[in-house]
Amino acid sequence: MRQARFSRWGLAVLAALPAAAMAAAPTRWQLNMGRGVTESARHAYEAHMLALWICVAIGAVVFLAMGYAMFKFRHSKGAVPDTSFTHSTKLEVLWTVIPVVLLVIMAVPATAKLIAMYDTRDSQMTVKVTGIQWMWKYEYLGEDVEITSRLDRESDRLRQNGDTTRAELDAHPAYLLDVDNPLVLPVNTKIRFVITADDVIHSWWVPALGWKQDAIPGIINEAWTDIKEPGLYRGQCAELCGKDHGFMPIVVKAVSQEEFGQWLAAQKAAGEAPTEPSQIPEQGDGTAPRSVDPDMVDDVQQGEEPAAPQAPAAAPADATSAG
Ligand SMILES: [Cu+2]
Repeated sequence: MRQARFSRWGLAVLAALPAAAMAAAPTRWQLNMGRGVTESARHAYEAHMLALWICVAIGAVVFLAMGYAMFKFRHSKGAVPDTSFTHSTKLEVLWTVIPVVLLVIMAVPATAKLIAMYDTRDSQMTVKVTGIQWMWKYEYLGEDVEITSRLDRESDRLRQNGDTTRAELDAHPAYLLDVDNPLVLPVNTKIRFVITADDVIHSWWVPALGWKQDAIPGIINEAWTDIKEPGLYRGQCAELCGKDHGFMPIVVKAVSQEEFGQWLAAQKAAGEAPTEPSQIPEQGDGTAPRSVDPDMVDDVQQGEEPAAPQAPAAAPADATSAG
């Protein structure tokens, strides 16, 4: 009876584990690391699981041997300690060689995966990521599309309002994890990232993608991703970068390649359309074009309301076809 109950619980736990691990977003009481949605993330997950099961096997062997020895050779059964034993060359060789073999078994696949994680060759598109106190700027290189991504206005209002209630926070499901403009990326595309910063060190980290990369002023770091499943993947700046470090979340919106093509075309159109200053909302109601004038970023950094972007001076008529 007891055994039956135990195995039923065991099965339930085993059934729940993969489901929890599969989810891209962390869940309450999740024990294991997530599988993620990219090749790199899965490589990291596999390396982690290999090491975990080797540790479990070592633990099981060691504790079983100890338990057996303690029970079998107990004092009450007349066991006498062997006080003459000092060392055994055979045993010493054995407990050196076995761990070395285990380390090699773990290091060979881990090294191959690590090399693959840093191989940015043959990428199909490049996104430049710039960390700024306290927002992210994304440039789709060669496409002439640029967006800035900041903490969503509602989270910002709630965090700065002294009278915010628990109920208000609960009503915002992605409190402090949402942005105004997510980074839109196509699935099944090798995307190269070049990552840098404008002021201090930041770190671009979306756990579901399987890596984290420092954004350092004056240095270009590289990374790549190939997202397999459409979805919304959240992350945060992972380098203490000043007083609002906790308020520069990252949201990646992975969409199909067709949808991405349409989105990119719309961005390009929006970037060229607002030549009349009257078309731009004065207080920024979230409908403003996502391409941002560099001066606007400077304004925001200095705590000013961003000025409306200026009309491009005599833009060449064929600028669209160049991209
Ligand atoms: Cu930061």
